[in-house]
Amino acid sequence: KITITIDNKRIEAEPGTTILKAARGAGIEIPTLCHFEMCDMGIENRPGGCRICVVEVEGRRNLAPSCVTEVQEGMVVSTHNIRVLNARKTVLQLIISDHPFDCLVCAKSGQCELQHLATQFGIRSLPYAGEQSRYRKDTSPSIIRDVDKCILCRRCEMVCNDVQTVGALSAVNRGFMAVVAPAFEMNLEKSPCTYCGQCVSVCPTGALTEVDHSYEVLQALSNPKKTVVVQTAPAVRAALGEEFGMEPGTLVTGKLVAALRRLGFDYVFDTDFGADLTIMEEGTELLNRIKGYLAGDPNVRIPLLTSCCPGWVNFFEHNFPDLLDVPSTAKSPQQMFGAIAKTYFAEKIGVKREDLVVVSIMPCLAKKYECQRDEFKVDGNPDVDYSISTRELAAFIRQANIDFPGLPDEEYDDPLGESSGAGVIFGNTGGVIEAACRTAYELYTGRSLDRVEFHELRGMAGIRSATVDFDGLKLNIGIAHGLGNARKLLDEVRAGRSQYHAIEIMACPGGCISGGGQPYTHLKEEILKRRTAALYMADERKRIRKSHENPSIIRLYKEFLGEPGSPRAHSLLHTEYFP
Ligand code: HC1
Ligand code: SF4
Repeated sequence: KITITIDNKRIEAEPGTTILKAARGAGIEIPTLCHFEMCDMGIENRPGGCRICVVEVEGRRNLAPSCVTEVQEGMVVSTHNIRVLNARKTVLQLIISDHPFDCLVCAKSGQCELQHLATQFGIRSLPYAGEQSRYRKDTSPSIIRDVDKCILCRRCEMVCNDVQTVGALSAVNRGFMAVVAPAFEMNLEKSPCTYCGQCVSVCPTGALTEVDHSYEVLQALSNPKKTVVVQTAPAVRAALGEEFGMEPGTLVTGKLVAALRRLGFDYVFDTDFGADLTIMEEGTELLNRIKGYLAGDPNVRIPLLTSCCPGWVNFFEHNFPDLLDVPSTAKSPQQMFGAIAKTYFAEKIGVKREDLVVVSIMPCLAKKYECQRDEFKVDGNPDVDYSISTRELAAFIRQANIDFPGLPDEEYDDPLGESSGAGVIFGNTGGVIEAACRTAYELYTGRSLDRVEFHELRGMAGIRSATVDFDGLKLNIGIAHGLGNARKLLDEVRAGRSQYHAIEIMACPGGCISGGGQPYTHLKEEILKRRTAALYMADERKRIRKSHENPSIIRLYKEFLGEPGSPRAHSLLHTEYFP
């Protein structure tokens, strides 16, 4: 260890530590802008570019950026003297001088880190106001790039390249025209972007935001000719409360339902129902593939890959077009829900397809893109009309002046609101495959599980594996979250070296609980862990914990679908993939 002094405080630090880390470790806060640390994932963005974190080091002529300056024995550092404060203020004024002044109408207003710093430093005028860069806006089905608001912190580039290995974003051009953009400055829609939304999660300003569909939802709600149905994704209930000052990990399922009713939705249903349905179809497919594989059928592809995450689906369509027959053909729960709502449910309530509007509340931005895909439409009418994020819903609830924490707990409507504990754990990494194991085990062995939890499938490690014993049939299960981890498992499949029978993949670190549409957390692991624990708790509290025991699912097959994998189930609940 070496000893340094920061703000007259003697501090011990490991060699190689930066001044910023040593200071923060000792409880001394230094403001930052471009610096970003992905908690315990070992990934750090520190281009040392913004210069907001400068400090004075005794004996050095220039101020030092604390995020990239390593501590040295005997160093004496001032983090907040007048010289440092003046420099930070000047740097901030320079950054703002090339930033649009439309805070009042900016999607990030109130949650923008640049705006927070301007407030903190009391910026009231700009001595450097002059020329500003002007760049076109780029709107994709899920994400808007408003590059005039980019401060070149390069966090998005770090997450897209280092965590997701997608490589859709990198810095191009020089001077005023320097931006972070897809190659050849093409639109995001034409790039390999998966719409995972992780760049939006880490962007400090309004340069990357989601496409907001709440206006269209409002229009549908105010149209008396429309019946509006809403479905809520598993992970939303574990995070929405954070937007209203509640502790991370507070389960707000009942309040979520109550709020949606007050907003005027005609039926409040649960994507967890769709998740149970996914398990019926995907679990059956898994068992059939394994039986075929064990019987030596050369046409059977193993491992089966889960297919409910649209960011992940985009990723393999772009990067592994030679493996399109490996993923399960089962649609995602969002889309299965939509297909059933616009057929079975519409028929039940006597509403024409075109008069039924299906809205989903999702933690995910790729879901916006997913519901616009052509294969999920009938004569141009989508199975899911609009997908809005957890953040968009929170804004909607605030606009309607609903006292969210004060709402009573209410129940979902029947029949598409009934779900099992297996459905709710879909939102956690490992949850989809655990839900599948609960059902596949019982269908395969004909016996009841003594214990429904498969703890061996849980955890936060980026790649995990476990062997699950189905009464002598040993299934090797792989799990990856974050697309960089997924790529490693997929490379093994491509090389014929994969040992797995089934692999679950989720694009976002931690699974949907940290989707690109969730309340901003900067991917802090503590918050993600609490959301994860909340979903496992929701499962424990459920009376029914296996998808195949959900009475509304059993009725749906009896009244409408027949058996899992039946021709009708196939046409409504399965899909195909495109290179
Ligand atoms: Fe997900 Fe899924 S779990 S993809 O993460 O399979 O978004 O929450 O809704 O569709 O159920 C997201 C979450 C979600 C689907 C389910
Ligand atoms: Fe990269 Fe995901 Fe952002 Fe697309 S949405 S640019 S894949 S981080």
